[in-house]
Amino acid sequence: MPPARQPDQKAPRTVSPTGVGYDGPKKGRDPREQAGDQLTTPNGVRIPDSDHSLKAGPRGPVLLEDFHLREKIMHFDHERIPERVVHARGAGAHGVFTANGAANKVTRAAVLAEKGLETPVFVRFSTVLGSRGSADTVRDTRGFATKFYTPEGTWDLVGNNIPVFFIQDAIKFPDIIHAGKPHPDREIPQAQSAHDTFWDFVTLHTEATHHTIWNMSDRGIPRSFRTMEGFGVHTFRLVNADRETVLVKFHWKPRLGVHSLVWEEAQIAAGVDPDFHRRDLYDAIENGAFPEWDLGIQVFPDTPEETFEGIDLLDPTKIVPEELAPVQIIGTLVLNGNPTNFFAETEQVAFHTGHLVPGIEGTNDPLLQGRNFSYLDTQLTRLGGPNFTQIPINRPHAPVNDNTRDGFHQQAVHTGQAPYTPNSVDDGVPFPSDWAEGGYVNVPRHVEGDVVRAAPSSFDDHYSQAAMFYASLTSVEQQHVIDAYTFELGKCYEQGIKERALTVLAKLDENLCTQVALGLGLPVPPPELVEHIAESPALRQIKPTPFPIAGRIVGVVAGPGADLAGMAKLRTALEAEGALLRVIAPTGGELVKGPNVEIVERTFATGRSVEFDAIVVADGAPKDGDFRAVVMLQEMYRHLKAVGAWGDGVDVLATAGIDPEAPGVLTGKTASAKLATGLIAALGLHRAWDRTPLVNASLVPPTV
Ligand code: HDE
Repeated sequence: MPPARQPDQKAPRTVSPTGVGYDGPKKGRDPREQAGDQLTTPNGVRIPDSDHSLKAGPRGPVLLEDFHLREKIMHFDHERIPERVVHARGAGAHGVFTANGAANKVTRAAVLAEKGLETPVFVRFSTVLGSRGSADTVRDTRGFATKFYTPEGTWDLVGNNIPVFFIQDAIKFPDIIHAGKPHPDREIPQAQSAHDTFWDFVTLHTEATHHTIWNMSDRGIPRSFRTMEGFGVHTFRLVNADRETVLVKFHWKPRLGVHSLVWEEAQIAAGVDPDFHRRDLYDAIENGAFPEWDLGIQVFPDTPEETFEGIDLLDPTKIVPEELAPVQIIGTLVLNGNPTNFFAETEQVAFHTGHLVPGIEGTNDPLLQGRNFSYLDTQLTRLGGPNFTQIPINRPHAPVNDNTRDGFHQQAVHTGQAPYTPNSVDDGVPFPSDWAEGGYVNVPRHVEGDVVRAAPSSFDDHYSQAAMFYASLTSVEQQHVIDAYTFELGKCYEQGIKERALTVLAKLDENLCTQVALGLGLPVPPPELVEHIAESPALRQIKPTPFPIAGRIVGVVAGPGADLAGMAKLRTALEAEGALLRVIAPTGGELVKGPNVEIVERTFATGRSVEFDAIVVADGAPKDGDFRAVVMLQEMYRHLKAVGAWGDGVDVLATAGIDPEAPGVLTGKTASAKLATGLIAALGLHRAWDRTPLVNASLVPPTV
């Protein structure tokens, strides 16, 4: 143990800016709160007035001696820290991960292996390209980063919602990001890939083809963070208690299924509610519809070649189809807590691919190895020094005795005199741990080779998996990919870039290439199709079986005189499934009919279709043809969402030109159990996919 302190070595009392001293917080208060009820300076001096600067007379000059003014403004001037260079826009939540024990044969990491072990986690979801204030629903890859506060130290799984990456070597990361970010001259467009430099890069640098086609698919516009898959992307190495190893890829599988927006919806949401995903996550947790994912692994033998069925496991532009290596579920994640303070938690959380615990190791994937450098490095600028693991959200839940000392923002008042090992002055503390004591002992790996700047030849295949991905999709999803390429390339100015993009598509699929060329008004290049492995139906996100509908939102169009009793019945049926009902009316306030009272949550002025997963018009709803209600219904119809009506609400559908016989349109005389069941079933399938041909054929309702 460290020697006892000398009387002259007394450390300052730790009364922190958040107010908690040795005596603890005032009774009944959150220990994280600031202390006392009096307004003070940062140094705890009580102040009488924070609204007026100290002046020489009410009309006189401000005095430099006003230390309160100086402190208040100085702090405000420095409230911002640099945003993340990528993934700046995000939202986070607390939760718990529970291992089911299935991984105990392949890893000794308790977080994954120990059946029933509950590990606290913090998850941050993000877009990649946009700035901190950019819109949530832009077309982009999403980050899915999880910090596991395990008893053996912190483990971060810093993944994305797309299982492959644009580049195979970390050295190219600045290039792809510079190409995707706004143009440096006028800093537009914000949070978009639909511009020349992005397409210039990905068409010159064709290893990006696979990731690009995922971005152009519905994966690029998720409906919610809650409905995204997550992937570790790289192959990792797991080590069990007998020091045997396997290679694995991590998968997060959302219980709600993979569900995306449609493009027009994403664009409207970006303007109407730029916080669309952040709000959705917050509201779902607040309403008790806790988002859940299963964590799964694909397991591969750890052979010297590090390949599986001919697929190079070190190439981050390749997946291993689930049909070849099934995803084995090893635990479940539940997000059940919103952050208390966005800055303290979501903004200051620092993930790092090198935050590993015994039983989990990296591989030689050159992208992963570069990340292991980058994620520490970036925190020095962002969080202002090397002590960022002392920030509350980053603190490990395992004992820390690391012999690091000093540095910017040091929070600890270290005791002892010997921050080095070995030492005899502090009785040898802290001691190293070997394998048996839970030390992070790397599995020995043989490494040799010539020093070269080169990639293995297996990395040269840039197209076969992109072609496989496209071939695996349903025809509806394929059409969305065609539309996305047509939109994005249509936003480019350089003819040469568009033509080059078509030559890439000519390698993937003839129809894809032809349709995009037609949309752009350019000649179709001759097909040069590449061979690919069998299709992987697991990659489709449109599935025939329904998913749970927890947290989905049903809007009910009503007004004075609407059938509130029917609405109450509908609400009961939906809430039993975890869905929510929101009342929409021409103006705010309350609707009252007999004993029933409903609060209007959205008016025709504040509501927009994108907020709702389904919409129902109540019996007695206004029939004045208000264009805002009509637009809302038509957008819902066009976006393939369930649309319904009961009683004379059906007439409102007719006003919007909606055919009551069209797929996913549900009507009834009353708000019957049948109507509710129909709605629940339709929501479970995410969208009325059968309506697609009608919408594509422009058989959409005419504007009245
Ligand atoms: Fe990141 N990445 N990245 N990345 N990344 C960052 O770290 C980097 C890559 C990912 O919510 C930064 O703290 C390099 C792949 C997520 O806080 C930075 C390379 C994948 C997040 C960084 C990659 C990711 C980041 C920026 C190429 C998916 C947000 C701020 C070798 C597997 C984490 C920060 C959060 C953030 C570097 C590639 C995911 C600069 C150099 C591949 C989810 O360190």
